[in-house]
Amino acid sequence: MENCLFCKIVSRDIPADIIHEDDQVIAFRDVNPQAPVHVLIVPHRHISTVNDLTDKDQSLTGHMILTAGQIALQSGIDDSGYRLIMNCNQEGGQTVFHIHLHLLGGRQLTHLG
Ligand code: DGP
Repeated sequence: MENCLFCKIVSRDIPADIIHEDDQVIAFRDVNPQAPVHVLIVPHRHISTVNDLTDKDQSLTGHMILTAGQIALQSGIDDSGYRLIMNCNQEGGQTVFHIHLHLLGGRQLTHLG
């Protein structure tokens, strides 16, 4: 997608603090971290919102969660705990319309609301 910020990070047209990449996803630190560990796990393929996922994406979405778990382990927050979030559309708080899984941890997180 031509004007998609995260597609530009995937293609290295925009820099990011990339901590993991494989054949399906890239993971980089959020530019506006809400916790000591705040990483975004992003598929290479442009998918605008969670509403656009189909049955064919089950493996990809599972891979995103497993990747987040590996990064949590590497970050030393697997035992203390962490939160995984995918925001969808305006009222869900989505601001970048290329799906991404937030990994947040390294502090006591408050209740959702
Ligand atoms: P969301 O609100 O769920 O769409 O989250 C988008 C996140 O993306 C938000 O936490 C800030 C982050 N973000 C926005 N622009 C950039 C950027 O250029 N680089 C990085 N690393 N993160 C970005």
